[in-house]
Amino acid sequence: MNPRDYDLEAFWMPFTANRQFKAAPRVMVSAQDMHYTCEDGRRVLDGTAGLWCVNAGHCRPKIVEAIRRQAGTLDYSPLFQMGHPGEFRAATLLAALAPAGLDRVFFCNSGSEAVDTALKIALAFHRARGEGHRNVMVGRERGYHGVGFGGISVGGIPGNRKVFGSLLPRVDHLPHTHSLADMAFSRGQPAWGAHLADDLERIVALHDSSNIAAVIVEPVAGSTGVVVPPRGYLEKLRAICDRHGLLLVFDEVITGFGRLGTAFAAQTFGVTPDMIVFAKGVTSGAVPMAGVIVRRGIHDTVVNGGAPGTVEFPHGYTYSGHPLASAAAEATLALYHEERLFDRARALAPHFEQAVHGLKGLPHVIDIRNFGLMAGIELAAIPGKPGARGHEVFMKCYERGVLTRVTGDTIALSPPLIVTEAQIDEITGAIAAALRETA
Ligand code: PXG
Repeated sequence: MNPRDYDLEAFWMPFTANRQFKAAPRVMVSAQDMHYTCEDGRRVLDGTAGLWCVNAGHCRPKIVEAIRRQAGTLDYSPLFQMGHPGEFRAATLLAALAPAGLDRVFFCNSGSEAVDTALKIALAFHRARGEGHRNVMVGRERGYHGVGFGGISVGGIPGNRKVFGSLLPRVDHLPHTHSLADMAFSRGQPAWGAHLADDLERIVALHDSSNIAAVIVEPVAGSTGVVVPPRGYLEKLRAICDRHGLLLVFDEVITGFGRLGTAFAAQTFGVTPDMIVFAKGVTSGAVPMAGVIVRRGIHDTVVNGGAPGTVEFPHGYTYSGHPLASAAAEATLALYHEERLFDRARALAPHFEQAVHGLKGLPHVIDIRNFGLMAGIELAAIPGKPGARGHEVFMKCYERGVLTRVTGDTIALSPPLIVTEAQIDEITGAIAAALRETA
C-alpha cells in the first residue's frame, strides 16, 4: 500500500464509528460503473449504489462530461433573485417525471434540507389558506428523514434523537409497519398490516384534524432496514389524509429514480402524495442535489397569496439549483431515459427477489424483505451486542470484494440499476459465504 499523504485524525467522519474505522481504514480512490477501486488496489462491487444514490452507476461519461462542461462555463451564479438556464431545465424534467399534478420543484442540496423544506411548505400552505393553526407534523416510527431538526423530529430512530434535546414541538408518530411474527420472509408487499394506517385516525382525534399540517412517510423505509408497506397501507393513509385535509408527503430520497422500477414509488404503488422529497439518484450521487416536487395548487396558494414584489416563501439555500448540480441532474435524467434504467430495474426485480430469498435458511437469517432493487436481510442480533453480527458480515463481504450496507443487524442491498444478474448473484453469493463463516 502507498504511504498515506494525509492524516486520518483531522476528519470527523459522519455516521461512522470513527475509532473503529481509523484503526482499519477502508479508503476508496476511484470508481467506474459497478465497481470501486480501493487504496490497496482491490476492486469492490457496489451492492448499495454508494449510499443508495448512484443509480446510474459510477463515473458515467455523459454525466462526468456535463459536470465538466458546466464547471468551465458557469461555475456559479446567484440563485436568489437571479437564475440560470440549467435549474429551469432540471425542474422541467423532474416535473415531467413526477405523477400528474405535481409539477413545481424547489431545489435543496441534501435530503435533510429537502425534508425540512417540505415541512415548511406545508406550514406556509396552511397559513396562506387561513389555517395557520395546522402545525402538528406526523411522522412514523423507524422513519428516517435526515438529520435536520425537522427531520429528526418527524423521524423515528431513537438513537438519532436522544441526545439532541427538545426537537420540534407538536409532532406525533404512526407505528412502524414491521412485524416479524406476521410478515417474516414476505416477498414484495406483505399481506398483513394495512390496518396500521388506521392509527392515523387516532392521532387525528387526539390533536384534532384542524391542527394537523402533514403526514410524512418513506413509501418503503430504507435506513431502518427496508420495510415494505403492507398491501393497502399507503392507500389508507391517502384516504385518511384526504378526509381530514392533511397533506401527505412521500420522502422518496431512496425510493426515487427507478429504485422500485418507476420514477417514483408513488407511481409503483399508485398512490399520489401532495409532495415528493427527492435527493440522491437525481444526480446519481455525482453532485449533491435534492428538492421537493409540489402539487401545483400548493405552490399557487403560497406564491399567489403574497403581495406582488414580495418574497412569497422566505426559504432557500445559497446552492439551491447550483449550476453543477443542475447540469448533473439533466445528464443523469437523460441517461435514465436513454438506457431505460427504470424499466431495467423493474425487469431485474424478480431475479433479485429470487437471489435474496435464496439466503433463507442460512445461519442467523430471521427475515428477508424486498421490493424492486431494494432488499433487507435481517440477522438475529448477538444478545447484548446489537449490530455486531451485522458488522461482521459487512466486513466479510467487503473482504470478498462486495460492498453491502448494514443498519443494525440488517444487511441492506440497493445496487445501481445497471447491475447484471450475474453481479446480483455475486452479491448474494458473498453474503451467503460470509454468513456461513459467521459465528
Ligand atoms: N430521507 C431519507 C428517506 C433518506 O434515506 C435522507 C432523507 C437525508 O438525506 P441526506 O442527503 O441529508 O443524507 C435520507 C438519507 C443508510 C443511509 O445507509 C441512508 C441515508 C443516508 C446515508 C446512509 O441507511 N439516507
